[in-house]
Amino acid sequence: MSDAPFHSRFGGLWIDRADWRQQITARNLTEEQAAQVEFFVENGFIILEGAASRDRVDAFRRRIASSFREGNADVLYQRHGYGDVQPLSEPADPLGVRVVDSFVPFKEALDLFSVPRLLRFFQLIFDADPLLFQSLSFDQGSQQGLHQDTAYVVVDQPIELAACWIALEDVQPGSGELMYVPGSHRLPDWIFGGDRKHWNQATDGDAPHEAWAAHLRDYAAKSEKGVQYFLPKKGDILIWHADLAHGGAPVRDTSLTRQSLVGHFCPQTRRPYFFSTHPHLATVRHHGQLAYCSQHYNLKLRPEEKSEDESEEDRGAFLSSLSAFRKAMNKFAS
Ligand SMILES: O=C(O)CCC(=O)C(=O)O
Ligand SMILES: [Fe+2]
Repeated sequence: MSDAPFHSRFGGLWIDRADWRQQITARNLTEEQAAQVEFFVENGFIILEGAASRDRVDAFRRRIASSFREGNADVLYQRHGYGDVQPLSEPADPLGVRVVDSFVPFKEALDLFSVPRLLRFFQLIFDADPLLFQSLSFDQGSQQGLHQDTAYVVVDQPIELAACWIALEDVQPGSGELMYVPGSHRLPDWIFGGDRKHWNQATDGDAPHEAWAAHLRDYAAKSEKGVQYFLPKKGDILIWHADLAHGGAPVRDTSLTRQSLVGHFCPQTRRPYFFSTHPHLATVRHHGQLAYCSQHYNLKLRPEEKSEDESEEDRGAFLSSLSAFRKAMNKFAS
């Protein structure tokens, strides 16, 4: 590979290199892959229509709905944008809150995050299998202002990050749609604190954050394509670039829901920032080719997921060796 410069001074994925077009040729991509990369590099997002089956979406929705209906202390949630993460121990109203890292208690979320077309796209741009390290699920629009995830979602290599938004229902206008500004991922780096892509509220204060948000709104107002609104059908997935400006549009009709599942990913060769600040949470688990970790759950303390193809015979062998072990221990103890 040549050492062509990257768009950002912080480096990036191969698609962020100045020679990305030559790379497409050098890599012998299929026509479909080349078209996907081209669209993603030019716009900063891509939509995979119907990528998640209705069955997978419904299986996850049922888990979320029953957790709010009955309470489920294994589920963690917070009010949009604020507040501590807390267990959903009692039945609660799902409106106005978001569930964090639902992929830990619910295998159904991992199944959604590993639908083949999504996985293949991440593998294509990451040159590696993806590591899911943060997720949010919403019942209603977040109304979060335009932002770039690089300011909040921190990886050891800040641009080696991408996110996906999975529609859990057909989204209606006025429900607080996901909004985004095509092309904004190629804005010059916005630098916080002299040398960072991410914002540190404690050391930077609020002023640089407000200036950055205003700059994104300004760009959106002037940019050729303006702000676009995602009106997906259930099962459609939008993937965005680390630096794409996006947010939740104002909710104009509060009777409407906007059920979605968001995931933030980096290549498995990279490390989310919390691995260095909270090393006890740096446990990575696998679900097929997808890996996952969480800053909200201590995965070390949770039992490993059983592999789906574990045969009855394997299980039998495991149990019998366990009982032989117990017998030996009992003998030792007596
Ligand atoms: O779903 C939304 O309204 C925005 C979510 C978002 O910006 C994120 O999770 O990074
Ligand atoms: Fe975001």
